[in-house]
Amino acid sequence: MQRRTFIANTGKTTLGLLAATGGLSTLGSCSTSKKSAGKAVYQQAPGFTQKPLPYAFAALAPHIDAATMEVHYTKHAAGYQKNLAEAMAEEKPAAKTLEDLLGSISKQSLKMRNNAGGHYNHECFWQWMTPGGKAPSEPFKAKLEASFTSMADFKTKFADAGLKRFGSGWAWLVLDANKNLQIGSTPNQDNPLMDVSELKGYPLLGLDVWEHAYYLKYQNKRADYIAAWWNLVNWAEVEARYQFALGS
Ligand code: MN3
Repeated sequence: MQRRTFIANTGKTTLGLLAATGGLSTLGSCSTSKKSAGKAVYQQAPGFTQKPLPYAFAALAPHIDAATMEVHYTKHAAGYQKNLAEAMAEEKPAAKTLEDLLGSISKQSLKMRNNAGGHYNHECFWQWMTPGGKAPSEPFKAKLEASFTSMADFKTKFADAGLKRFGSGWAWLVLDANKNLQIGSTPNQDNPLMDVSELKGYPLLGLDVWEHAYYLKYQNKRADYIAAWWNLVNWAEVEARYQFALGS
């Protein structure tokens, strides 16, 4: 599909979705996983295509402005998807799912690493936000408090991970191999599913701290962007990922 056609179609689908949905509900379903080639995959896990944005570009204002969202989704994120598709055609990796590809990314090119990561991270990022935010359930809040002392401490540590990431990258909350919650960050478009990543685990929540995510509204004030972003966090999605990761 031509890039222009793709973006036009995406725009149309987005408008349709706006009327139809108040956001994805994953907690209401009985299962958070589906089977693919024998291995459990999170049911909302990104595929290789760009899904429609589940809300309007302006829906996250005033915390994230419409112009930032439009450029971020239609240019930056669409670019990662397009370049990922190119890399897939060039390298023909054995992995059948995007998560498996990330888990064996050391076998692929830097182009694949940057764009598979970029595509995965952004597809999740749109789901990790929702207009007005969605509060965590009491049990999940208790889990966060048990792991990080208090909700305030959790937010401070997570924000620090984003603030201390020099240059471009992401802050993460992950469930590690021992089923413990951990906070960390990765450079560029790396993520904790990658075999090359120092921080490893299943990503439950991620925050884009590339300047393109906030510069139009916040300029150099990354801390202000992060403080505002908490108002948008879709904890229902974080919990659904947690339930999946606990069981896998
Ligand atoms: Mn970005």
